[in-house]
Amino acid sequence: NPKKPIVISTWDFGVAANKAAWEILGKQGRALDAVEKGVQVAEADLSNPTVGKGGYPDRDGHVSLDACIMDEAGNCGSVAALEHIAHPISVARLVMEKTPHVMLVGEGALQFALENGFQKENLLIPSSEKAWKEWLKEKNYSPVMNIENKAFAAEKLPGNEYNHDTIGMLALDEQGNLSGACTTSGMAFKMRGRVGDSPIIGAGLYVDNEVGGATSTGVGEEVIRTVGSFLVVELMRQGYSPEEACKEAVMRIVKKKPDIAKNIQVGFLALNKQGEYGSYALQDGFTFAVCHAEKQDLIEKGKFHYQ
Ligand code: SD4
Repeated sequence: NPKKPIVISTWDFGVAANKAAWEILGKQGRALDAVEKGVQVAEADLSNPTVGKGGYPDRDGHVSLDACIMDEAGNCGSVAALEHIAHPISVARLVMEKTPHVMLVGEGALQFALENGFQKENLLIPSSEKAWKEWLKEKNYSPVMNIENKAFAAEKLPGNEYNHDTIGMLALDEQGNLSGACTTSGMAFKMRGRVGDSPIIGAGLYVDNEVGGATSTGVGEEVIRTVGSFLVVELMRQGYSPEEACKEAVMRIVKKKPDIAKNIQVGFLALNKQGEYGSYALQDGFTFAVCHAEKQDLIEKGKFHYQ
């Protein structure tokens, strides 16, 4: 039952982000504006320890953010390992709109942001600093699955505060145009300089206005290896439904790296040009939020491979 306009995004916290996107989409606004406004909600949410301000730092204590955005014309912009700026998605959009480049990283991305009026802030809040100091005691880097899903984490992973988190959002507007955005602080306690899939066009996000869009969450290394979001979109081009395309991309990870795949989470989310959507994940626990004219706060559970 396809819908238009529609916006979907990863994890339960996508509900609040979708609502902000809907304020634009519901008034015949542009999908690009909707996805930027939408993911800004997650970036600003201090209770969310892995997107934007309040995100967990790298293992040396630096909060370093990755984000990208893509519009209906195939324009895209991205920042990686950006520090001190609370809304990396908006810097990514400016890279897209104001520079001849697609991607700026680290110091150069910060310089560009400051030159364009963004304020430098301390993104390491006390609760994240505390979690990092706790982590330093053992220095055990093992990405925990699904902690983004609070209900799942409470039941299955009590007391586990180390996590990773990404918001990926896809929107189809009244005019039938697609855009997407993806933003994260990446894997908690990653190595300094580590870049995940989220700011990489084709890995963490891809949009093709003829076909659809896809985004991913989970352990980015496996998504980069398989160019996951591009794969999902190309499979939809060949006639796969959004869910079938996401499943095939998940199975590619299983096939290439079965030993790794068993112990990590990766989830894909896709939306096609008709407003049909679907998802698939390696493991149980992946959720996504859906918002359209009839219902703005739907949470759906992703299908998954390992039963
Ligand atoms: C990364 N994919 O940096 C991101 C992390 C993530 O849910 O999605 N967590 O690898």
